[in-house]
Amino acid sequence: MQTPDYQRLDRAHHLHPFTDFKALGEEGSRIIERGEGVYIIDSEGNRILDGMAGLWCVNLGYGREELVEAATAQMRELPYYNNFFKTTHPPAVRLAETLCRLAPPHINRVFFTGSGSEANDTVLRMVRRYWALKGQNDKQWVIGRENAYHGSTVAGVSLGGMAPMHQQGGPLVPKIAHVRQPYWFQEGRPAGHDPDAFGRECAAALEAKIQELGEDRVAAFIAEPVQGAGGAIIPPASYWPAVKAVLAKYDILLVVDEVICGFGRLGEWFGSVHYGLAPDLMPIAKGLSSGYLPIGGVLVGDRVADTLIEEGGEFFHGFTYSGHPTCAAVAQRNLELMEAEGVVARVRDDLGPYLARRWQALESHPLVGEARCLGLIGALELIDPATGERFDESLAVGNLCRDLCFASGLVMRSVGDTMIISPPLVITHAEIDELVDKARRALDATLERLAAITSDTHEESLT
Ligand code: PXG
Repeated sequence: MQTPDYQRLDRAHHLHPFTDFKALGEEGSRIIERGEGVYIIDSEGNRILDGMAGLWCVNLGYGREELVEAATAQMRELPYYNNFFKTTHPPAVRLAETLCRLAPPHINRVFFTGSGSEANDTVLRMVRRYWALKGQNDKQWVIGRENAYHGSTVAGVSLGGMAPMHQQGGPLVPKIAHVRQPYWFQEGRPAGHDPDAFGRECAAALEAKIQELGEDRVAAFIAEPVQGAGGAIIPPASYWPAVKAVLAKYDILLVVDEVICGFGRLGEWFGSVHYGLAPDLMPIAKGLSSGYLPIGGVLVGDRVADTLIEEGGEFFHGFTYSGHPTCAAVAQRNLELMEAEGVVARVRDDLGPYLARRWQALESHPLVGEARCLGLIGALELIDPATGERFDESLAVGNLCRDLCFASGLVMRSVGDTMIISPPLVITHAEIDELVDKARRALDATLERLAAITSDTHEESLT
């Protein structure tokens, strides 16, 4: 089959995630056929640097034979068995032990799921169950943040704070509230606040919400260490310490969603370690298996786990694929390779600082209002050079820049007019150079296109 054949069948039968079905049908999909290291190769033979590690997950890069072998060996031995009815299997047990060894010391249990969304559904049921077991039946509210992403299942959407998602397919799960996000460029800067004051304001908003709902009605606060899908939003330095101080005043569980930040993205095994947080629960997925097979879970701190174990009886919750042996074997091998190759420390000590130097230089580009990064996650905020402010949304400048990136051989995502990267953690210095050079060229091309559009409009208005 050739590209047009795939596109025809895709258009006829395949509903893509997060997609305007009709618009894609008219345009036709790009067909990705292969991956090697940090590159993907499409059906036209184009070799594209994958600046997003798939969807924030291919941490060890493409084409790792060791992971293929781990899957093959496990499928020969035992492709599937469940963990229900008093049974388990070696891959699930080994992975549980490895995860708890890598997690902060107060976390010694894991509940497996098939994805990050299922992990957050599990979180919601667990925190409410925890408080019910503690006899605090009113503690049911969960506070999340605007523009957070916690998944696409009903609980995932409800915990997340994506307004366009909330508008579809509701009603949402009751008793979930949202507070403002620590997005300085978007919300603090236009109001003239300095980043640290803004970070403290956001923490104060959390405290105000707790007081409004009542401490004895709030079960948990959930947040990503760095918001991923929302726009690679790195909070001001003051934010997490201030949030920690707020939470310390009230008896509320902390859930840190590590689906993106876990497994080395921020230069530590978990984003919580980078920010010095001690979460009660940590949903995980994505980088756990470098995306080679679907697997997620919830790392459960002793406070919650001990209660569920000692006081809970049966927890009526679980998935057919909880701890799937083949997925678990691949995740186990993935973590072993990350340890053996020192991937996490290299992100912290070498690749992260190297990317930061190269990335920061893009701030001199006239289209860039801010270039930020931490570990191997980064963002560029696009602004109109004429005004120093955001472009009109209708121009869809971020999408234009994303398409030009693709054309120049780089996957860089757009969230509105924020450009995002999250490359595989095995990227080299030379590949970082290539990524930044291609990003700069795409910015130049975007600027040229915008100039053409504006001069067209100018001519039209003269005639
Ligand atoms: N939590 C976080 C922080 C995530 O980023 C999920 C939970 C849900 O995981 P699953 O495995 O159910 O997809 C995610 C997923 C995007 C994008 O547009 C990001 C995700 C998923 C889809 C699109 O950046 N993150």
